Amino acid sequence: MAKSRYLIALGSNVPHHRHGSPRKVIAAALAALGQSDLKVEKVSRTITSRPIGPSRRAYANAAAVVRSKLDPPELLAALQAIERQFGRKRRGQPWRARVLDLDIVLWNGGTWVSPGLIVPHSAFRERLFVLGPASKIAGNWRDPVTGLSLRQLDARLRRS
Ligand code: A4P
Ligand code: MG
Repeated sequence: MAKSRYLIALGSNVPHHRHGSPRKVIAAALAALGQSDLKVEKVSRTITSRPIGPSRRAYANAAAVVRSKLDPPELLAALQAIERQFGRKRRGQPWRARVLDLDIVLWNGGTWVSPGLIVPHSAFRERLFVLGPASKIAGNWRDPVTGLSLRQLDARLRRS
């Protein structure tokens, strides 16, 4: 049943009126993932990271490995439903400050391209705030595009 495994990146840089700080938003989002159509297998620590892009607020970031019977577009819809549950509004420019951002980074089925969805996530190889937490919970998982493991991608970016 739970045929696919995914690596998900979580990010927050705006407090939530009920859950509180971005770190607490990440904790609540992980709990929400566990209550949806998927099984959370591994969760990283939550780190604080400097913002990349226009928003000036620090982010809380984490990664999770989940198992699910959903295919990638179905999973994206489920993640977007959770983002909405946390009050994320999808108007305005991308990269704005946000209460909760859930991205699909990797899928054990390899690559996926359809309207509105590219897996592996197109920018994750350049992002320490994804590779740091992800390499600690799934260091041997190989990126199907470069053939490098998360541990190798993380080490490569830290050297550059
Ligand atoms: N989309 C395509 N592929 C995917 C995928 N693999 N996973 C589409 C999730 N979504 C995917 O995303 C825009 C569209 O990407 C979605 O409608 C979906 O169909 P979004 O979440 O609406 O907008 P966004 O998050 O603002 O844009 P984007 O490009 O996802 O930005 P990122 O890459 O998420 O970057 N700095 C730190 N320190 N930590 C952060 O977490 N995050 C961002 C946002 C910028 N700077 C950051 C952080
Ligand atoms: Mg996103």
